Amino acid sequence: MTGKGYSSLIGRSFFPYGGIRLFTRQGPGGFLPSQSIVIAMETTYKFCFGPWNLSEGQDPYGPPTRPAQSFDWKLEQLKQLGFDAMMFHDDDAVPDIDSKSDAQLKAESLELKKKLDDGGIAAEIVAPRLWFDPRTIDGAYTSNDPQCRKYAIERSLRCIDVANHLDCDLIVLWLAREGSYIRESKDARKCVDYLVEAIDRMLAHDDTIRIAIEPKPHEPMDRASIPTIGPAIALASLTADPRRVGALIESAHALLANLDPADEIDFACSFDKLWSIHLNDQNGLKFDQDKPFGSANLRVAFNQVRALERNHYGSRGEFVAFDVHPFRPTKVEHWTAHLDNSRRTFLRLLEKARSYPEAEAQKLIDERNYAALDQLVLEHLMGS
Ligand code: GLO
Ligand code: MG
Repeated sequence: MTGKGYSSLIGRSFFPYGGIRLFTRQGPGGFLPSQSIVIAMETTYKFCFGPWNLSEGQDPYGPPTRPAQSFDWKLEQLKQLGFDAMMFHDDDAVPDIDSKSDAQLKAESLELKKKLDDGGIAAEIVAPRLWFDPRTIDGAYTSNDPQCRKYAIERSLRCIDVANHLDCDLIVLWLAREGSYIRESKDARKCVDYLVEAIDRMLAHDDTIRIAIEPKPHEPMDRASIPTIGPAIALASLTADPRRVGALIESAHALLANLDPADEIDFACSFDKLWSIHLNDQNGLKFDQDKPFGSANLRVAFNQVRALERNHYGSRGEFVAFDVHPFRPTKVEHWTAHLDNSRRTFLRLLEKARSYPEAEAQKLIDERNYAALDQLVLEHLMGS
């Protein structure tokens, strides 16, 4: 955007994410913000994961390969690894939540909150786990059965209550069973209305809560109602308070849609909607693998870090979450390595993003020399 020779520095304004954006003259027509001259303060990232990321190794073809551990053990691992926050499903926070009274829900949530406070750990998100109960077999908010839809909404309102007790204002909706196994089983037009109705009920339940939709194109469904970030943001616009409905991007989910997660990040950030992120990796179009960040494609991971950096992700307190799982053969003594490794890779790639030779790259872009640009990226990633 800074046209060679005729761009001149004429002013500056506060950039909404804590840095300063400089403006340049763009031809005779007026002033445009420069994309290439942004002096932003470097973000210090904060990290989190969920109890489910210390999983026991079961898959559809075989049983656990590691013994079950208590929640307290998992919290202890998180603290020892030096992570800043934990993600929760509503029933990670209050086990067996459907059988608990409101008073029990409050007491157990507050007990958990104390444990978190004692360890200096924040609750990043709470997500209603709407995919286990028999009432969500045919979908939760979009079930064909009105009683089941009612259950899904009521459960979500209780999830918000848990979040309130944990002093957390972000609810994540991974819409696991909203979609279809066969196209003719659901009216996709009605499903949009059902989703809006459910979200509106949540927004009305608490006027401080924010909702982040986590799209995924398939699995467990054949086709998901909200497959990618564009539909998530479009759905937000239909709700009663679009300002409080945003998105969470998971790398593997974007890859399963055959998209580049970095493009999804930039798209969401263009709408100011990226409120959480699940970094991980995925080796091609197969089952959801939740590999360690960067494990399958370091360059795609690098571009995600660059996208987070240029959008100043984290500067308003957002966390970087790793939704990763140990490989099934992992031994007990290596149980947390995938989390530590994901963060190590993130931080190494952050150094790479911050030391990327921007001017040299821009020159190659101006010359349309993409072969050289391609090699520049590879050489930069490989190091000298
Ligand atoms: C599965 C999802 C899942 C969610 C989690 C939070 O594919 O990524 O792990 O992120 O349940 O809602
Ligand atoms: Mg996820």
